[in-house]
Amino acid sequence: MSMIQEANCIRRFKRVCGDGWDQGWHERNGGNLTYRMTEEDVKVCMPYFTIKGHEWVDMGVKAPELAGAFFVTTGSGKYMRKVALDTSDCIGIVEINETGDAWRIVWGLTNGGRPTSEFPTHFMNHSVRMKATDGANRVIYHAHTPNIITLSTLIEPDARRYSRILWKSMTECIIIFPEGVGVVPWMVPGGAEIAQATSELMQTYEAVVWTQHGLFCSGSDFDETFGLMHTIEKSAGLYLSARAAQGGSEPAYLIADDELRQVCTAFGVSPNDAFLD
Ligand code: 2HA
Ligand code: ZN
Repeated sequence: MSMIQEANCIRRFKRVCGDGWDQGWHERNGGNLTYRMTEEDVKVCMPYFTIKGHEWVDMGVKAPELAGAFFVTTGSGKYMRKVALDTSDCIGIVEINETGDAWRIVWGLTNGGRPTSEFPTHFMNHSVRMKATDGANRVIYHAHTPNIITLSTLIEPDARRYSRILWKSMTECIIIFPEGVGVVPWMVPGGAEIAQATSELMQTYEAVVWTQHGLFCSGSDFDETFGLMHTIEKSAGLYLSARAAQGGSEPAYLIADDELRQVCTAFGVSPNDAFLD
């Protein structure tokens, strides 16, 4: 195993891929993960980079503020389950060119691999989240979270409706995503249209539901991003179980709006008022 795999950013990246698999979020090649490396990460990994034989590949989207950035990314068609086993085949590091509209592989994705099919979506979301958080957000994670997908077959694709269900099913949700969640209606994955729709919502939300597909989450580090995904998915599951236990109707004792406000006051967070009664 090459020493680059001991780098903190690679170890933590691999951990998320494995944890997501363990949760049942990544059937076959489902889901993808990208991480915008820090200068320190790049310094540690640089000795293992090679650009020989790697061409710039146009992305079809552009973000000049990400010019020269380096990303760790899962590979297109690769399995999260295999990342720990065949790391350099399943993931890679790409460099962004100086106009911010093309990538080239500098490490990994051996055997002719390419970054995830959702790379343009991740890239645009990195741009939006970096600006929205003053550079703090570095991780974008997409998973096929089963409870969120099930929920999206039962309710309309409306951000207020989802946010209220998720906040009201588990007390601390509103502290973790006080702005609520965004919702993209059903769309074809992998294209510019879903990239555009998601990145518009990510100006406001750290998490966006993809109807009948899964979730897109962002965060400043791997723990925070995985934790956000996990919290949203768990809350959706609790709601579905409660609803099923009650014969399919709305659970009788969801957390009240006034109680949600009390939690926010106690923990010093400002909720998205438009989503509270
Ligand atoms: O990587 O999940 O949305 C496969 C996908 C595409
Ligand atoms: Zn997907």
